[in-house]
Amino acid sequence: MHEIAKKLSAHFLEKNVIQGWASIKDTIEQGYNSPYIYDFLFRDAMYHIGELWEKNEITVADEHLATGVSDLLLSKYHLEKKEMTLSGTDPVSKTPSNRAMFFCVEGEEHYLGLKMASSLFEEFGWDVYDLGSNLPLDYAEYSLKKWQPEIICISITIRHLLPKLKDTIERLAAIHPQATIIVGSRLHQEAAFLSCCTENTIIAKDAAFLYEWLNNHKSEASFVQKGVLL
Ligand code: B12
Repeated sequence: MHEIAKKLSAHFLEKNVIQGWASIKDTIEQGYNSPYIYDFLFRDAMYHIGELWEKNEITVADEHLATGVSDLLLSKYHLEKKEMTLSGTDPVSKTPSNRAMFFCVEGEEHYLGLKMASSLFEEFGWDVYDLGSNLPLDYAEYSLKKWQPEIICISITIRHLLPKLKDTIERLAAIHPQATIIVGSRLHQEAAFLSCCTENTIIAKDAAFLYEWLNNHKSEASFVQKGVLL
């Protein structure tokens, strides 16, 4: 883990939004991109919080506080990126507005990974519907019918919710077989997790994977568009 992630976790725990933002801004100014900031700053800072909790050095209340500060700074980072896009200084974006829907499986409260994923899609110009944590499956079905997204992104963290993931994938794929399902999770290497996914499910281990996927999708889309023009 980078020293900067440990430093950031201390800012989260101290509720020090100003210093937390200064660390992130410093990394942006050094030229690091969003997947680096999400995986090696935010995620690793939160994983470090988890280690402190396991060692009994902090309480659940501290974890809640740190999550709140992390969430606030993620929103701030996202808005900064959005401004850069609008002012035309950010080269990554500007793809046609395809639609993507995001949620955590029913019962799942850990939503920071999902939030990073939805922000990355938005950075690439997608029309994003982020339905957050703990979405009842009936409402995932309802939203799929309502918004008809091309991509469905799901996040899961808690192992005992894996049967719910299997159910979710099966029911959504039955409604809209053409939609691509991407599942992100810290459990991505575990056999029990993999057995809940179908052969068409895309498994995202982190923001770096998603960034590459979005770049490939963008190149393919522009290739198809050029083909149509010819
Ligand atoms: C903060 C935290 C909490 C907070 C959650 C706040 C919130 N609303 O998000 C609180 C205190 C509420 C909490 C509660 C619980 N927690 Co908790 N929590 C954590 C902690 C410390 C950090 C989680 C986090 O934010 N990580 C940062 C994010 C960014 O990482 P990530 O989710 O892995 O995301 C990355 C990738 O996985 C991927 N990704 C993830 N989702 C997606 C989605 C898409 C579409 C894509 C492309 C990519 C992607 O990309 C991200 C970037 O790299 C972890 C420790 C850990 N090591 O994770 C424990 C941890 C996850 N919690 C754990 C547990 C057990 C619980 C509780 C059951 C505790 C309890 N007894 O009540 C409850 C369950 C609540 C629930 N029903 O969900 C266990 C989970 C074990 C397991 N797998 O089953 C952990 C691992 C702690 C531990 N070592 O035991 N927790």
